[in-house]
Amino acid sequence: VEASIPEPQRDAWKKFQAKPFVSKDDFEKEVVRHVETTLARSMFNCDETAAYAAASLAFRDRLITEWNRTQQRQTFADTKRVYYLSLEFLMGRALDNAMLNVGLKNIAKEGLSELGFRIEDIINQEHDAALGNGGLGRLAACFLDSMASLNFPAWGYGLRYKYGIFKQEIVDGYQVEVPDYWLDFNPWEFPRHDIVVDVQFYGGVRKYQDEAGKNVAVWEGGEIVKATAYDVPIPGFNTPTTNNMRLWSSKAASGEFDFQKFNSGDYESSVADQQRAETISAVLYPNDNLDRGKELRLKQQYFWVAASLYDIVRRFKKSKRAWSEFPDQIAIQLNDTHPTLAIVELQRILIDMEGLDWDEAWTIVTNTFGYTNHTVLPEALEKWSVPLFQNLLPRHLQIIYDINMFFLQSVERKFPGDRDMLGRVSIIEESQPKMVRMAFLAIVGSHKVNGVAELHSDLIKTTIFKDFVKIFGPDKFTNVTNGITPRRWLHQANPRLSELIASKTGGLGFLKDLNVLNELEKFADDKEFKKEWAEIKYANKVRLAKYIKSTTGVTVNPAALFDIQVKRIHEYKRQQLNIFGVIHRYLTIKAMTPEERKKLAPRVSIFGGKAAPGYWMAKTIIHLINNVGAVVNKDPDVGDLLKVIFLEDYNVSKAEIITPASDVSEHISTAGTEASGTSNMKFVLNGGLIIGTCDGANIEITREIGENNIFLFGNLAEDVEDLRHTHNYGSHTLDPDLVKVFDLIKSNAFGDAGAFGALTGSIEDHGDYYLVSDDFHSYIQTQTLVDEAYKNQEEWITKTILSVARMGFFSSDRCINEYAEMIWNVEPLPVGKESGLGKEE
Ligand code: Z57
Repeated sequence: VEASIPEPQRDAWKKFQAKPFVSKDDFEKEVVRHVETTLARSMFNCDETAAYAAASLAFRDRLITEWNRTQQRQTFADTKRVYYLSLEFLMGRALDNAMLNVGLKNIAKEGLSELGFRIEDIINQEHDAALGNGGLGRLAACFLDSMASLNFPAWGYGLRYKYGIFKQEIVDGYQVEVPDYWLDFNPWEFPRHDIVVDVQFYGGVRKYQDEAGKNVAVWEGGEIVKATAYDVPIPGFNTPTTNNMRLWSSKAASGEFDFQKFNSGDYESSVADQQRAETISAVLYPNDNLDRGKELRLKQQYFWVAASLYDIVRRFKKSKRAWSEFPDQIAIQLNDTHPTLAIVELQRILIDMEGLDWDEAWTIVTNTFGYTNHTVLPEALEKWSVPLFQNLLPRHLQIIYDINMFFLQSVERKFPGDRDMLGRVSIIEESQPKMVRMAFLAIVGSHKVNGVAELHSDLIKTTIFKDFVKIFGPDKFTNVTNGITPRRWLHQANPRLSELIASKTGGLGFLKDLNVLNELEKFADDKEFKKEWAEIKYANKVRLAKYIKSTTGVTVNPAALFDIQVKRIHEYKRQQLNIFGVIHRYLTIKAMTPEERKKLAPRVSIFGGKAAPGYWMAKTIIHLINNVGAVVNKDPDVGDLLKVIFLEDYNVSKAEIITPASDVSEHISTAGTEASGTSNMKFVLNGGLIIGTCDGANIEITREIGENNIFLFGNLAEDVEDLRHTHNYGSHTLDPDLVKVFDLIKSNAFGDAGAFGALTGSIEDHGDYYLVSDDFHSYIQTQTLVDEAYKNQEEWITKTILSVARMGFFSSDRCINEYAEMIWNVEPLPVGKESGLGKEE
């Protein structure tokens, strides 16, 4: 059906086209209109929730106007597009971001104030969009911001979970999970009830030869689930480009099938079908860096991949190009192995539905995909059982076997007779049951594979993917070090620092070209500047101190050293090392004379982060932190010298308050385990120093900011294997200071020690896999260096200024430009002057 307005009528259309507001008055008019008509309220019935809703709708209207123009521009230009497939998008709040990116926050602030509201209160009404677990999901969100800000034609594809990551409550020191139902009121999404894709599951495959003698496979039977598109506009910073994030929601295929059941009196089972279908997009799996192999998760993956591929292929087919041009028009990036089925699905579409030859199709497929690996942890590498696959996706399993056969044949040709090699690299693991190794499939089906920091990219080449480097050559493997968006993580989270930087570097240009921060180096010894810089840090600490008081009831001194570790709770991230260090500090303070205590720098140890609901050891660590806090915080011998805080329900909007308030933050994973880390970048960009191991992006941060400006400690990645071997087969004596810490825990000083037996036992009796004891001494010593360094505030401030000045490299803009050049081969689409963009400096 032709949906365009006929040519002669287009002038009338254009005359009445929506015009984005640019003035305060127009903004207020829009807010009042939305309160009175969209929300059906009045000035006598307009609370902060209503004001938030109306302000968001006003900005949404504005975004969607630019969104439409952007989509038209990209369609007409017909250039190559990027599709970023991610099962997680940890977006956080949208209103503040939208106001800042379109440059109208000041107008909104004045407008809201004239209507009787404080903008901060309005911003705080918004529920976080928390469709992600941690680093991987937040990286995807930063990438969307950068791709729009750099004018790349790019879409994100994901799942519209009804429940995002759970909300964390702390009850008696324990984590309790509460469901996160976030869709009650979400003004940022546009349901596209006209964009619905049928997705098939189960059934069987019928094979036959057609008249021409060609082998044909038909996947038939099984059940159909419907995928409905929900679009979320992604505004670029200081550019009209507004990209799209398309999220899929599942619904039962209502139609004859249901009707039949209904009419035959089987009402209950037709409702049950409906519910079963809706379960697919119901909930985000709450595991970070862990694969649990559940059938529903595989269903989610295929549901999302099939709908996205159908959409991408449909858009390509409209251009009427030859199939061979597919990779010239489309780049698809796989965010971890979660979307690896897209490789198989595209091959299936091309050979089964479009009738291409295997080889022709496979060339298209491999030239289209790029795969990003985010971890080397064995428990996080996805594997699916063959029987499960066979049942759910029978045709895909056949195609995987064929991909594997052709691949192993090519390996055999290259390394004749090397049977061990064939076993090691096979996509099918010959275990009981057999398993599909998704990372291997992703490598074989992509033209580039990248890690997310230099050390990590080197590690994957020399360990888990070593054989594949031999097979495909080193050029297939590359590194793109992660980055973060300076819009959210500096401008939005730390407006005063952003303003100060703007005043010294000639405006907000640094937010688009973060290397401009270099210009701050000349202020590193400037008295006046340092004073302002320190005042801003102090104000951010006061803000966090107030937040701590209001949420935990504990009073902390903003002049104390704020030492922060916020991230998912995981043994490899070693929050246990941190809390054992805190206990060691407590013991030290208790043993000091009052005179000695006066010389010690007061400290606040702040923790935050969620444990996966089934991860007992992580939950035990949270419990210990809370119990230590309960004892230490009320000990009169300690007073201000040490406070221990656990912040409930760490998420993106809380990170925006926490990150600007650190003096030091901790990034202390066992060397070789944290692929990159990204909060390390956020903290340094906000004028905090870090204490960290030689792991992930810490290494490149050190290279950029200089080793005098970072507190590194601990064993190196290259020594980890030998140390583990010694623990298991040699003699394993614990660090004596750590033994004292354990003795205190075992004396029930922090409640019944039985609760922490598994935690201390994992180190004492079970091999200390994460090297807590090996690194303990080095950690404690380095913390002492931190205490000393903090006493010299003049030098400390200089270090933080120099560090910020040298952080340009870690912008996700740099990162996206590298992907575009090395992997996607796409270019930005320049924007003309047609847009009515409001600019604020
Ligand atoms: C996740 O958040 C990360 C890796 C994974 O394999 C999964 Br599953 C979830 C994280 C890494 O642990 C971080 O080191 C990294 O910075 C982040 O992904 C983004 O690359």
